[in-house]
Amino acid sequence: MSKKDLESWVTEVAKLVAPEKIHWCDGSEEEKKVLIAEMLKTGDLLELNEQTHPNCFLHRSDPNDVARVEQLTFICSRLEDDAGPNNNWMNPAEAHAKIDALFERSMKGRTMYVIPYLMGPVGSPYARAGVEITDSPYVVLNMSIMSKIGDAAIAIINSSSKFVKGLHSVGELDPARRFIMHFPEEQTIKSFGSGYGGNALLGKKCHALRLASGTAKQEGWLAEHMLILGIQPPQGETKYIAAAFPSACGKTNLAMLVPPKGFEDWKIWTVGDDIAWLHLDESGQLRAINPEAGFFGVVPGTSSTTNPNCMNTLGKNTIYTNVALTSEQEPWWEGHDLTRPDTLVDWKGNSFDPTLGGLAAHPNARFTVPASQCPSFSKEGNSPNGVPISAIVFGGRRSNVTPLVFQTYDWEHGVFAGASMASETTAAAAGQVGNVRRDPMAMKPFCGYNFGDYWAHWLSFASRSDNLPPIFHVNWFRKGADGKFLWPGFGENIRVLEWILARSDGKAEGTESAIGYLPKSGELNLDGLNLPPGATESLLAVDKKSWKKEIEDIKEYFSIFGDRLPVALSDRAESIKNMLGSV
Ligand code: OXD
Ligand code: MN
Repeated sequence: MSKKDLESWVTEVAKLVAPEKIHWCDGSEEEKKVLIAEMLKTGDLLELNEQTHPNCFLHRSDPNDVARVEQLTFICSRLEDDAGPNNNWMNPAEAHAKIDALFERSMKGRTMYVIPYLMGPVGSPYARAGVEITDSPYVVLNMSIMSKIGDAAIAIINSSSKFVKGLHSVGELDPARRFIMHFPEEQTIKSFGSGYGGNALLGKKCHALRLASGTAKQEGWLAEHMLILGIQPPQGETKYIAAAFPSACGKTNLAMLVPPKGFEDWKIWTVGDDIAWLHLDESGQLRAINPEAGFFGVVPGTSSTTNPNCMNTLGKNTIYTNVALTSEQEPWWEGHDLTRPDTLVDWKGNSFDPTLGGLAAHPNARFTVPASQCPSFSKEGNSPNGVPISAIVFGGRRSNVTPLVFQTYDWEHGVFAGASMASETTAAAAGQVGNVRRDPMAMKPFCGYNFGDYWAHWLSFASRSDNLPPIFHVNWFRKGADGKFLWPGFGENIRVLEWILARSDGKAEGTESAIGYLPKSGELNLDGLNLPPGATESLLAVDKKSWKKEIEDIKEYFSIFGDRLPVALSDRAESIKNMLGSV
């Protein structure tokens, strides 16, 4: 593949979608200015208060187009089994025919933007290029924050043999004519009918997770739904952690954690808040890069209490999507520091009437902002070789069963803990609240191939390095008998990270249990927390009866994967069950 191949693909696409004109994006400031001016004219963007929010804009999406659409997302591998029971599958020929029929002349009267983009630090051997063709200027603007558009990408396309092809059109934004299709064998994405983030910014979930996860398997690395943070103790060396959590479990908050009282001399450095690409270096050390250049985060609930670093990241050069608007032309959302102003325009552009009981901002309202604006952004955040990972953390939202933290016994056990990860559904998602849903490695919506093969790939790392980081599991959401959270969470999570690093440094002993090492009494620094009596014991309790049921549930879930399930994982379920003994 070369620039010439790129040009002939663009010509071929143009024939199909019949645009009025074609614009090759270079990522320049001038280009952005022109795009913004056009979008202000069409009403695609609204300018926010220039004094308080310089270079910030509000975009209102179609009310039918406000979230990722898992039910319309397909992996179109040749063999259905390669997509696995964790994905919707469609035969590639059928999928192309179906979606190409939608693309036919879909850009008539519109500009077709060609966006060459780079995921990962410039000059990094781990960075990858893609090209997204889209008819949405909003997508161009977002991609210019989330990736590096222009020369850096073109250089890779010219010099390497690979780039990901992404074709996107907003179409008529009709949910009945919407598909997000991935063709792993062709390194191609086709997305039609949605302008929303994960469906439309093809560099993010579609490329950096669904396609990259498959490429990573073939090439011996990992593409994961993980934040990356550095933690620097007083006068100490910065150590890096990669952590996977499902949606609504506080990934962005953890990535930007502000050390609380008692930890003032500690520092947390943000490398990434959503995606990590992990490679083994020559010494067998696992290293991570964040392929993204920006944050595309959920706005509601963000405040100076929950995430002060995030609040200080926003406020300039930010695109807000589906937030409410004050009469001062400032963005507002539920959970904002400022109480709700009396006069407000809601995310749909209507005057907000609180007596009707709705929300002013959409619960999935988003900010798009350059990562470099974050006050805690790591100076290693753009390091071509990435950062060395000292610990991997998996986590879910469980009101019971799972303790605050445990360390798995070895890599294989860690893969088991990731593969059996579960989280309770929240009010933010459709369906019943509090249902436990398995979300292995937080990759349920994002793994582009059969989970059975994915776990086998994870397991294979054990034979490639004897220097792999230890794997931990955390749960900030355990509740007491009174239904209240036992753990304060947010900044106080640093106490758990401190134990994790102490374990990975061999400086804490831990105590053995059937499910892994738990903090030994006194090892978790709880100074100044004033937890109620018995709370620590409840937070760390491993109830054998609930765990036996948990293991049965995990075995049932694993059985869906038939003979693609690595034996090591079913064996591990059995051995944990035996260790739990008879209750
Ligand atoms: C995201 C998601 O947008 O996980 O990051 O849905
Ligand atoms: Mn995510």
